Amino acid sequence: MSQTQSEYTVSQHSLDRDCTTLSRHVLEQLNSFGPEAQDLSAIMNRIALAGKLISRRLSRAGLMAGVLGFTGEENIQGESVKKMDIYANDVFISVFKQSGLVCRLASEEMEKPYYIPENCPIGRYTLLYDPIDGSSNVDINLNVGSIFSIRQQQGEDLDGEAKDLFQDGHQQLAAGYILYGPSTLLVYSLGNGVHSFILDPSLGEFILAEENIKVPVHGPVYSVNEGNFWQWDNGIRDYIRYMHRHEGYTARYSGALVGDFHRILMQGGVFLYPGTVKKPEGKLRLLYESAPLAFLIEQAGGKASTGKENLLDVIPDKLHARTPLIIGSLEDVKLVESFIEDSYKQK
Ligand code: AHM
Ligand code: MG
Repeated sequence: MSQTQSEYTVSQHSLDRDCTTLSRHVLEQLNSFGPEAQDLSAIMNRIALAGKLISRRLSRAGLMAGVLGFTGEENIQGESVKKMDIYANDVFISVFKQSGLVCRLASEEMEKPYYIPENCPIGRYTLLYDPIDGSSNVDINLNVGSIFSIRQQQGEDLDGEAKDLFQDGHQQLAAGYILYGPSTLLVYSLGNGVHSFILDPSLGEFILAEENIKVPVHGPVYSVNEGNFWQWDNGIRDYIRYMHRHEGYTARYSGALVGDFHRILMQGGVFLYPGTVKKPEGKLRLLYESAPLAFLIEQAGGKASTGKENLLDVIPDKLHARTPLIIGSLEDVKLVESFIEDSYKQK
């Protein structure tokens, strides 16, 4: 059967699309075959492998013994650890072992950074990550995510304290997340736009879904745990009251930052995790939760703030430092900031 020109063009298009794998895209983004480009591309490939392994385990979790539920331990944050947290944490470590790529990994689940000494003479990079973000969703088959950030190691870190990581978020070389939802999605930026990929399980490859994603300047969604209302400062309470009294807003909150953030990235709006009476700095950790997402949202034309300053300007004083987070569409984040500012003026 002969093919018309337009049919041919269509199939050629879908073929080109299927061939735009994550690894090809990363190399195109870097526009170089130099050593740093090769390193970053290899690191991204390993992160993608970790994502595939975690995705595979999550998709069968309810069918296998010993996957769901708590371990009985608490992490450095004082939070109960789930078996999936440990599995996912170890997956990231094992994909980087013997890779010559990453000297040090730091995550929500480890009090101190994990060193891979054999990589250190070669790999001057640090991977910061939250292996399973939103782990309260794991046992009920709702979406969870992994968040990652890549930084260059500065200096020798002789005491193993990783003090060179106490720098602002502009220092990130790359950041992104994997969203384990109905499909598995990887979103990343190397500081040149935000791009999303969908895992095609039949190919075992992340295939380009959307390039240069831009967050709308305004959106209808506000995403916050309103159960904390009475624990917030007046500025945040006033902002939420304003949302309740005005048309055109709708609330969405899933309990997994990656999912809530992804909705906002694609459709606009704002996600908030403000400080509370119990946790004045909020819940979210700067280096491996808030800063990577702030890097992405700025690349997408949005904004991330602590309420007082640009989130990417914050310098942590410890590895697991927390910050309040207000992130999303430019106009919506500015609106929240204006309520916070007004409440300070009234004090
Ligand atoms: P986790 O990484 O331990 O799961 O904690 C982070 C999660 C975020 O995904 C989510 O936005 C937030 O905690 C939900 O917290 P809360 O239950 O206090 O609303
Ligand atoms: Mg988390």
